[in-house]
Amino acid sequence: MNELLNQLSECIEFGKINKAAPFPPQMKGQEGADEITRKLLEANVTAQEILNDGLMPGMEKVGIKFRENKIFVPQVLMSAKAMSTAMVHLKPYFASGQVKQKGTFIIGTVLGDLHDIGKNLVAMMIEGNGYKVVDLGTDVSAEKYIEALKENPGAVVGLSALLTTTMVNMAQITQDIKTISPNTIVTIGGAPVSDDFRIKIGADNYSPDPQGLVDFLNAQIA
Ligand code: B12
Repeated sequence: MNELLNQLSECIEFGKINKAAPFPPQMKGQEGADEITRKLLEANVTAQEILNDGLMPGMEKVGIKFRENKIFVPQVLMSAKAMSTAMVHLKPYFASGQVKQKGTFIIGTVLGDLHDIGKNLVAMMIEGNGYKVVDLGTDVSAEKYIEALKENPGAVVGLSALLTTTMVNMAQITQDIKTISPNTIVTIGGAPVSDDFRIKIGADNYSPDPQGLVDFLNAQIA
């Protein structure tokens, strides 16, 4: 069974969605995340094992290679697609509580900002590392973040901004969350923001890339 889990991990690492998918060329004709996840479940491997020993190790490699500029956005998107294909089979086990996740992460792109490619990459990477992700989408107001926090007490909140003009909204949203819930951890990211900006607005963490956030979240629960 370890062999199948290793194969699944490789499918995530290299973005092999299913047998019919032509990408990546070196895996053409081989089974992908879709078929292998189904086979594992049929062989009574638990969803928890599939997550921990197949999906997470693959996604971890993706995060590290992306951080080191060894792969780029299109490859990460293929890995994310392979992962979400596997996740479709595991979702019922998550919903029934059979799979223990590390924690909950709420993410959204802040009010006024419609850019979501980076935010989606972050969401997939966090999910692939074993967290429940609540994705609020784009153009998200403080009220929506706070509502999601009430539904998911103890969750970490992630804010994304791509426009310099929406950085001010990121500051306001951080302040509003901290006023209502001072212990909530707020983490920020996006091209125009920096660690200096994080300090200025009173957020808890800034990461330039998804892997930095994975490391930060894992350190919180260690
Ligand atoms: C694609 C794009 C668009 C698409 C967005 C599609 C979509 N679904 O997202 C469209 C065409 C809709 C668009 C619209 C606009 N855009 Co635009 N867009 C871009 C572009 C080309 C790429 C952004 C992107 O996706 N990058 C790839 C992702 C993977 O990178 P990323 O978002 O930075 O995310 C990474 C990190 O930042 C980090 N990260 C991101 N979020 C988070 C969150 C957390 C918690 C963490 C830890 C990390 C993290 O992790 C990601 C992976 O490493 C950039 C230019 C550029 N090259 O960056 C301009 C850019 C961002 N856009 C710009 C502008 C001006 C606009 C418009 C105002 C244009 C207009 N006049 O209408 C509108 C604004 C619409 C709105 N209200 O939001 C400017 C912003 C300038 C500025 N300084 O503010 C840029 C920089 C282009 C430019 N050079 O002028 N845009």
